[in-house]
Amino acid sequence: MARALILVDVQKDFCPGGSLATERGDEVAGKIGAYQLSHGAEYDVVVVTQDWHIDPGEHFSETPDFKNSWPIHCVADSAGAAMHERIHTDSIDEYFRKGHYTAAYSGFEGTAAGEELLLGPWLKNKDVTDLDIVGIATDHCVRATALDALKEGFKVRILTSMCSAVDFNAGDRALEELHEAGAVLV
Ligand code: VGL
Repeated sequence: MARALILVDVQKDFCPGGSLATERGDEVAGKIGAYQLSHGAEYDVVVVTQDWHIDPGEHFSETPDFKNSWPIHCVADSAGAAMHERIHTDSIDEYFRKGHYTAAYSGFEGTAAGEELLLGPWLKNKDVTDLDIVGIATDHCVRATALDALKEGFKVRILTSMCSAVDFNAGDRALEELHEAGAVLV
């Protein structure tokens, strides 16, 4: 049994000043950075997911509905796709990037940079059974990542104070849904 901390999409474009900013993005990034220092030793592995778009088709729109289509964000290798500066990247074991040519909300669609290995098999190779999930956005990528984690048989906790939503109400609904699906909300 091993425990992993998963940082979902704590990227500049999802934080104030970014092209798809969530209101609490900076606050949550700061809390996650502090948590890495205070609690990082409790985890066997720490991994991040990153939205990493090259040409994701209708995921990008000039007239986004902010549900299924979005302003241009997290373009591969751009400043907006970079991790928030409050994240301690020195303790990250692996990066899983997703969405190169399609929308990809779940981190479990992500592959390790430069490899074909998906997040789920990577975690299982390391005997990870328990996941703590934090990040952005509660109502989209955190939700999808946690639902996939449960489907893949992991025990999932969501550290809710370290999650930032696009829409507060939708974020709360996503947390309720995750609780009903078997995640523990902390
Ligand atoms: C996300 C909207 C569009 C996310 C990504 O990371 O939650 N949200 N693309």
